[in-house]
Amino acid sequence: SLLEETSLPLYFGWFLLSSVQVKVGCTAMDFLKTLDTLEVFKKHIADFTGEAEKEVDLEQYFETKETLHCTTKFCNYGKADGAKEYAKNPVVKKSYGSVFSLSLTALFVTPRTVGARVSLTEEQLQLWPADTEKESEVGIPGSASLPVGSRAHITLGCAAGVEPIQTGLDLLQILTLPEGEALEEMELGSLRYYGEGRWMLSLREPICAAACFSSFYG
Ligand code: ACK
Repeated sequence: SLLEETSLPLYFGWFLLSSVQVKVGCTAMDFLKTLDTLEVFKKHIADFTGEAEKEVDLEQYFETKETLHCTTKFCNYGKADGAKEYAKNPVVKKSYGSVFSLSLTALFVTPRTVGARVSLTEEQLQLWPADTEKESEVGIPGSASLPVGSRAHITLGCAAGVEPIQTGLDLLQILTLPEGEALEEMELGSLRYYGEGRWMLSLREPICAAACFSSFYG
């Protein structure tokens, strides 16, 4: 029916509680503030600016668009493949409105996006569509072989003109690359470089973020 078709959201996901949004947002900002002052980062500055020697203020470089969340299923109001099936899944219905504890285990930055990697528990993986990582295999070879849930992330910011869908793709791409050596021990953890402006900080202590499983209509 028309009602059923129009009642599907843009996406389902975990939405960080407001106090947690502030905490995670501040941690991300502190990380960016420190990253662009590091000599190892400056060595590869041309990845961001197109020119060596030019400076970049990462805090200004990225814009935040949406409330901080971890998308589970992009439904596009029912037009996306598998959207109706997802909305009907009993686990989805049962979990709707419940608060979960997400574990943020890494922060990553590319010239396009900045995000947090979310490491899902077995229970949380029940809300994760099994084919998510396979969908990106054409653009990101190797992503289909990554463990289910590898794409789980929170978009913390996008460069001008970049859409948030890019954050999960950037994360998948980093995860398909060989792990570089740790270039810097930061207060929050070890920083690795993956080439072409891709950086990942593995957090020494994962950030525990309370988030409500719900949906966004827009
Ligand atoms: O940061 P995100 O996970 O990336 O959260 C936003 C959210 O849906 C609303 O824009 C994500 N998104 C957009 N298009 C897609 C897509 N085709 N597949 C998966 N996620 C998407 C975006």
